[in-house]
Amino acid sequence: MVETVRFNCELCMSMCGMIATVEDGRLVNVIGDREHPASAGYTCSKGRALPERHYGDQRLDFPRLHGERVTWDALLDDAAGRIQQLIAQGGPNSVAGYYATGQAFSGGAYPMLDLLEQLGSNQVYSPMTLDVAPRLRAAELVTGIPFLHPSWFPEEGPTLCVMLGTNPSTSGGWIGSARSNLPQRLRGFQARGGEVWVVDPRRTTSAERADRHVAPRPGTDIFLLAWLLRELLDEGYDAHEVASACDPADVERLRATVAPFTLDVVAARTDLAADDLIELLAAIRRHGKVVVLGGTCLGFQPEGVVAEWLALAIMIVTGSLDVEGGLKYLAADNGMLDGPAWAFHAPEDGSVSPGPASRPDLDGMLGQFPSVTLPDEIESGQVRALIVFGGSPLTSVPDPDRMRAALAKLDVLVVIDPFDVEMTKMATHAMPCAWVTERTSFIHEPLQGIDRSYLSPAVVPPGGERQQSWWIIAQLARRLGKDVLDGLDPDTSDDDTVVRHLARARADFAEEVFAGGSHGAPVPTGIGWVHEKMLPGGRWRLAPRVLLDRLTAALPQESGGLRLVAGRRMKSLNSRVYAQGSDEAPPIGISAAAARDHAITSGDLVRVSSASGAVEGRAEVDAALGDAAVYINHGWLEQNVNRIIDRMPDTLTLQPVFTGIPVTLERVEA
Ligand SMILES: Nc1nc2c(c(=O)[nH]1)N[C@H]1C(S)=C(S)[C@@H](COP(=O)(O)OP(=O)(O)OC[C@H]3O[C@@H](n4cnc5c(=O)[nH]c(N)nc54)[C@H](O)[C@@H]3O)O[C@H]1N2
Ligand SMILES: Nc1nc2c(c(=O)[nH]1)N[C@H]1C(S)=C(S)[C@@H](COP(=O)(O)OP(=O)(O)OC[C@H]3O[C@@H](n4cnc5c(=O)[nH]c(N)nc54)[C@H](O)[C@@H]3O)O[C@H]1N2
Ligand code: SF4
Ligand SMILES: [Mo]
Repeated sequence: MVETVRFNCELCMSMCGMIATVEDGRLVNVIGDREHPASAGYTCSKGRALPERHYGDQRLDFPRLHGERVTWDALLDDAAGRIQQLIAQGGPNSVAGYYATGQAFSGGAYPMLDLLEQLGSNQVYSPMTLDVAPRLRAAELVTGIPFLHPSWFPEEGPTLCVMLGTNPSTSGGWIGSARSNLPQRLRGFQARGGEVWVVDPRRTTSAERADRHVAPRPGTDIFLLAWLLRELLDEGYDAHEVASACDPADVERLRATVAPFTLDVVAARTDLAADDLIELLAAIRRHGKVVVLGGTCLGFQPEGVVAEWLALAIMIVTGSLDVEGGLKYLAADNGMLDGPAWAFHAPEDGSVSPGPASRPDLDGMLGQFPSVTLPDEIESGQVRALIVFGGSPLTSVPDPDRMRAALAKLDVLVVIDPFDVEMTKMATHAMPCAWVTERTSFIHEPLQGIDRSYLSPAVVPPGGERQQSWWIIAQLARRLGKDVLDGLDPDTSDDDTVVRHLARARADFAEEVFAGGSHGAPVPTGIGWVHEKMLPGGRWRLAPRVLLDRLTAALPQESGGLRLVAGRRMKSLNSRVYAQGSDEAPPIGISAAAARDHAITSGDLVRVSSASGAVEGRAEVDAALGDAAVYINHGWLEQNVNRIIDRMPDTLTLQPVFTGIPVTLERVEA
């Protein structure tokens, strides 16, 4: 029997529409769904390899207790019993959860967060403090609301897009830029007069599609942005927006703070040619409105939160946000658009969230503890049980050796993962869960810029003894005397019923989404609603004091020498290779200038060192890299770039600095 099933690939934020062919219950093929309203048939090598990965030999098929195969009942009983004992001894904060990218968009983490809350544990960790924290903090300081972010649609709005620290044609996009089918959509943008600039120390796949590419010295974007703002406040700003939606005192403070960022200073610090800078400024003035599309590597830089704020400030003063012809904001549901004005603004200097007891020097962030402090909490004896849900802390957090030693000290390490990975091998309780092709997902992430929400059905039932994530958490919860399914019985409820039930609580238009299936339904949006009902007093907080001070302090800082560059690659998604082909770590990218200076040729074994440590790997001399750039992709256990990342986070974002840090380079062997 042959049937076809439409579903969404939810590996990255593109959420491409797919059509699966299932023959006698076996997934044999997937192709892009040409009728899909967002992706229009587009897929990438990772999505096309779903069937191979689905049946690949890296799947986790059976529950394991201390490495031995057991029944689910035995595993869940043991885990719950031990957790109960730890809570009795050390209180609910003995149990922590790390929920991460593996199931970031399917809504699968909600039952786990619910369980922690019901247990009374404040031990929540996630890549929020390894990824998006600078963007959230900047939004919070400027709008009072951390989750309020503009979204770019190439088909409408400004005709100039400046990308910094993002490579959406490889990554599939990030907050505010989640874009499937980018190649075609960029061509459409250019056809309607759109101009794309890419600011990236690497000549990326996005740079190749752009009208202009400039390669700054890594970690210096704040200089470029501060100079643009300085010049635009002189000529090129939107007088109406500035007069009506900004505080005049803020505008004056901002002008004064950016005044020292002159063309000479900025050209020297960024290594960019003065002519290129002047042409970029002229382009903004010519187009009037501009999308400053930042990605992870904008906020990953030293002073990344300042960079995020400057990007927002440029869009505010050019009248590019939430106005006709500007960028829109997506709403979480209709209630957010039609309801009363927002009343929960953070104080002007940002909200403060309690930090972990073992690190009195650090705060938390929006109800979570910084991910870098998880080892502190384990070493201090506070955390004794950890539930890892779709994450790989060994490769995503600085100082992996310390992380590994801390994880090994835990009494209970529950790892819920569809694959047999380093974490499931370390787990006391390894719990195999369903993957993309085996579950129903309610994909609803408007606040991350995904402009349609989807109900993606399971293509085939879970293989092996894998279970749905909600089932695993609900069974654990039940044994701990809790209910995370709102009255539904995990023993008798089916996947589709549970997912729809949980979805209704997340969006008031969930039924429309269900009706659309993998084609979904558009999320509510509009123009002017942010000014009208979200901004505190209808005004942007254009010049947050804490950020002005940081910008001023950054002016004299040293930025010479070689610098680490972070960045993703097509075949892998963080620690997992999903596309077909080699599973080996990619080489360390060295610029031609650095190769010459250090007498390195491709294939040499090199060591890259920072103040925090060293990482070794094979070098590849890469003509696409700017002179100061040393490019290392993250996610690899051996060639782990997190060995050279400082585990002391930025005190405002609680996130480490992942790109633009000073490094030295040496050849270990030819
Ligand atoms: N194929 C693939 N797709 C992915 C992922 C993956 O691992 N692989 N991961 C997913 C995840 S978790 C996320 S958060 C998103 C992230 O999505 P993006 O933010 O788009 O991430 P990247 O593709 O790494 O793009 C960052 C770019 O910033 C550049 N860069 C580095 N340092 C600097 C700097 O100092 N200044 C400037 N201007 N640029 C700099 C890098 O060269 C890189 O090209 O991608 C998601 N999609
Ligand atoms: N040095 C450096 N460090 C970084 C970054 C960087 O650029 N440089 N990037 C940062 C960013 S943006 C992020 S998001 C983090 C990523 O950090 P993490 O999210 O911790 O790492 P991943 O490798 O994405 O972990 C994904 C895990 O989920 C599993 N998984 C896959 N599918 C599913 C599923 O359907 N369900 C479940 N339960 N599990 C699943 C995978 O097998 C894998 O074990 O790393 C951060 N760390
Ligand atoms: S991984 Fe590839 S196919 Fe899957 S959603 Fe992202 S871009 Fe689309
Ligand atoms: Mo991420």
